[in-house]
Amino acid sequence: MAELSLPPDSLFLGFDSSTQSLKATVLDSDLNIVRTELIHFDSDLAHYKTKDGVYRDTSIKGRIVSPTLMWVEALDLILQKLSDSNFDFKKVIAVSGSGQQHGSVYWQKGSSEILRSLDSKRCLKEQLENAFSVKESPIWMDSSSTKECKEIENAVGGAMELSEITGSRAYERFTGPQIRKLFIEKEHVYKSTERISLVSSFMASLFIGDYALIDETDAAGMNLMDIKKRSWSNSVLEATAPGLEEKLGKLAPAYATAGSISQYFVLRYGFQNKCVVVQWSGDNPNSLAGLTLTTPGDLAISLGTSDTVFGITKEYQPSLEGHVLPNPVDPESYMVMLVYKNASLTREEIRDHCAQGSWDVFNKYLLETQPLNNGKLGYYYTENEILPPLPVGSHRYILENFSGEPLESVKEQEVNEFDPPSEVRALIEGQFLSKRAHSERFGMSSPPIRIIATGGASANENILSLISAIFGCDVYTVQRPDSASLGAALRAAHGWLCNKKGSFVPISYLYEGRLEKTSLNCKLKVKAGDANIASTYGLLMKKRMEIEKKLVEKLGHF
Ligand code: ADP
Ligand code: XUL
Repeated sequence: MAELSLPPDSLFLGFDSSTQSLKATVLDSDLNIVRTELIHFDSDLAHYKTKDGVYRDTSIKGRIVSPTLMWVEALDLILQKLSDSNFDFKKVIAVSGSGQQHGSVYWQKGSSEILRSLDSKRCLKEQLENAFSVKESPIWMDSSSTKECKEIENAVGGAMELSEITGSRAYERFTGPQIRKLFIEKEHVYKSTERISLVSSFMASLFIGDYALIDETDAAGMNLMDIKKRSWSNSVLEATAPGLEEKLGKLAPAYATAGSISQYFVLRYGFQNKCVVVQWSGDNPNSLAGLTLTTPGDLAISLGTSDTVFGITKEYQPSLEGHVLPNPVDPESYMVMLVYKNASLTREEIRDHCAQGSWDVFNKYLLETQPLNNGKLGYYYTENEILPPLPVGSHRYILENFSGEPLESVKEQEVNEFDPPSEVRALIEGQFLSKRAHSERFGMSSPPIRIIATGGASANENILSLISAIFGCDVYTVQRPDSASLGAALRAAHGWLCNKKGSFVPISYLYEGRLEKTSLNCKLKVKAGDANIASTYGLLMKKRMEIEKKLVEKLGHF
């Protein structure tokens, strides 16, 4: 494939439309980052009055949404910012992006016309104000569709059956249950909807000026796709809502081109006519691409608004917790993933409550407390958790006589509070003991060959050290913590190459033999320490899971 290469002096633009922000990363043809940009929803678009990029609707239990138009305005703003800094849009030959997974956008009848006839003299927000039949998009943090989850699982023969078909049992945040809820509660709105997009395909639609297809990888977060066939599953579609297939459109592989960039962007920002838009995908799948995760046994831990743990596998092994998705850059393998809702925002809450709102104080507490926290175990849920399915609340225990010996004789005593340093350690140890326990239970390799950490909190080396101690392996990071927009830029280059060749090209072709010269290179951050500590953490983990089981039996679900 000697003739196939990225043109010198070309650029690849990757976005990440996430919970709290819209980020952009630009790669050059040597795969080095040449530009980044960010719009923070709460502060840069304060008129939407979101907190953490979302609205928590206190009148409906578990409802968490974001204003769809805010995502549109964020795109107006980030492109304007790039333009104001004389960014040379002409050099961009491919654009792609990541979207927070599961979130859905409902296009009003007639909106495809609006998309096709966008006026380059006016901003997108102004023209799309009336394009949505649902103005507030349900997002991944929502947990209000428990009833619909049960209905869908029952209709197809149970939770495991649904997991066999789609890669996951029904989850409240998944798009299918959300669509069913809309159909049941507001049938007229459902009927007035011409098209349903994921956040990923929604953003791609803006760029191509037409409805973009849904990417097969992100579709695995909908509870609607037959993952082995990579087509919509008729039985699940029927269990969800009538006439749904027509509203979803078709599916496309992640490496496909969604279309050419719309004239709107050519005329308004100076993109070249030949710039292609590569299918957008979910943030986690694109992070997998951005972290160049290709070895089964390597584990990625993403510490953003959500925490996720993911890896790759050749075998399809669905389960009742955790998700299986197509690998966005390798049609032969799957991505396996665990997702936690109590992540950065929960860490922020404990930081604000116990560590004077300062990461420095938070880190000082981590440093001055002992590994295993003298048997203090904590469970902190500021949002309804996904894994395990526990409602908002916190639970603290002290293990009596805990000395790292077998735990049969160790009893736990529930307490109301810990001193601030112990609270901080209990939070972080608890979050990562849970990740180790659930990843082992899901069949992910233990210990992992190595962990690659990403996401906002991966900038915190004290947290990385604890991850290394608990999992008993080396921890790596990439140059920047925003691997979802980096992965999107890489996928833009990959899609461009596949488009040029007219068929799939292995993504490693882009960086083979020169990875260390690119911005994709992972660097060792924390070397695995004492194996005895990791094995004692293994005992603590078992105790934690015993208590977790009791909590789920008592309080499980919302
Ligand atoms: P998103 O999932 O929205 O893309 P990011 O990956 O950008 O989120 O992560 C944002 C989060 O990173 C913030 O909510 C913040 O709590 C966390 N963060 C940033 N710096 C630190 C730090 N030094 N220590 C711990 N967490 C941090
Ligand atoms: C994945 C999930 C979250 C969102 C966050 O299943 O719900 O990680 O993708 O953006």
